[in-house]
Amino acid sequence: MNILILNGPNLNMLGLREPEIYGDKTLDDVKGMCLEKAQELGQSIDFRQSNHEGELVTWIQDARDAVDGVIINAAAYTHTSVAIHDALKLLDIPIIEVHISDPKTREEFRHISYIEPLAKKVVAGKGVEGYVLALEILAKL
Ligand code: CA2
Repeated sequence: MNILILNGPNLNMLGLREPEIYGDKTLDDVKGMCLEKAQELGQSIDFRQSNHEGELVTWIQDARDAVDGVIINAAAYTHTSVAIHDALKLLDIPIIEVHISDPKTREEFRHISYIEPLAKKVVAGKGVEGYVLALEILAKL
C-alpha cells in the first residue's frame, strides 16, 4: 500500500512554537513516527509539506493512479481552499483528514473544513499520534 501524507502551511514550524496547542514534536519527528508505523503495517509512505496551495494541488493531482490512500493535514487551507477540495474530489482512493488540535473547539473560522465532506475519516485532537492512527485506519480499509 502506497500512501501520500501531505502537510500544509506552517507545519514545518511544528515543535518550534505554540507547544501548548501542537506539542513539542517537530515535523521530522512526525515523519519518523509515520515511517516506523508504516514499516510495521507493510505500507510505503511519501511524507511531504508545502506552504504553497498550488504545490499541494499538484501533488494531489499526481497522486491519481500512483497511491492507494492520502492522509492530509492541510493546516489553514483546510478552512479556505476550494482548490484543494476540487483536487481531492478527483481522487477515488480513501482520504483521511488529520489535525493535531481539534479545530472544532477553537476559533469559529476553524470550524469549517473543505476537506471533511471528502474524507473517509477525520482524526482531530489526538496530537501528532493522529498521523499514526490515520495509517492504521488506512491499513484496515
Ligand atoms: O491542528 C491542526 O493540525 C491544524 O491543521 C493546524 C493548523 C491550523 O490552521 C488548523 O486550524 C489546525 C496550523 C498549522 C500551524 O502549525 C504550527 C504548529 C506549531 C507551531 C507553528 C505552526
